Amino acid sequence: MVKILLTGFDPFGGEGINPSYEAIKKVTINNSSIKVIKKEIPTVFKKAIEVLDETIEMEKPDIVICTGQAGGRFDISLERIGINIIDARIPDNDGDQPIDEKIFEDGQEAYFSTIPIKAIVKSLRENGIPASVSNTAGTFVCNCILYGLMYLIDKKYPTIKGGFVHVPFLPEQVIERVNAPSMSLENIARGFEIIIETVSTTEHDIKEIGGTIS
Ligand code: PCA
Repeated sequence: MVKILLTGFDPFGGEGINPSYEAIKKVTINNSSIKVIKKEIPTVFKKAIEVLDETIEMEKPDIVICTGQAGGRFDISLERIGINIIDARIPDNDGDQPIDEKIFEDGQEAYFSTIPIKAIVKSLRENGIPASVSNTAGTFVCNCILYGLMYLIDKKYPTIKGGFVHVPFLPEQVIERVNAPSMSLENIARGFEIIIETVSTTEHDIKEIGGTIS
């Protein structure tokens, strides 16, 4: 039995919904060897990591996949790396807006995701869902939780595998945004199901081009 903790964020930046947690609510896994725990996390720098840590402590998952909204992106993106910096372009949901602050003073400069990002991109594409590897999760709360997750794994939970997935806006979020990309809730939820199936069955990542030139 593989236990997977799947987290999404609450709405932020003036949006009424966050596609990450909306899609998680719709995820259903019909496989008795996989158990999925769902958790909504506040879009607040320190609190996000605290809630994540408490949930890991309580649920003891084998794999943790955090997800969040990346408005403006076209596809489901599998983040490769979290960096030890906060540079908030907008305030978080508690009104805090740190600039150029470290997430953890005693952490490494960066941590790599340990879920098989390239195998996941391949499975998503084979199932008709646009996906790619991303080499930056930004410098807001999503990077913070990816970095925080991998920091916690490094310091406290060495057997857990972890990673982060960014998802586009939902169609209803782009009605007033000219030329902005979006993805349906059904595709994002199906994407999460494929990600869960792939991480549960892939021991080692595949070697396939996922990089970008700039
Ligand atoms: N996206 C934001 C934070 C919460 C979310 O869903 C980000 O990309 O940092």
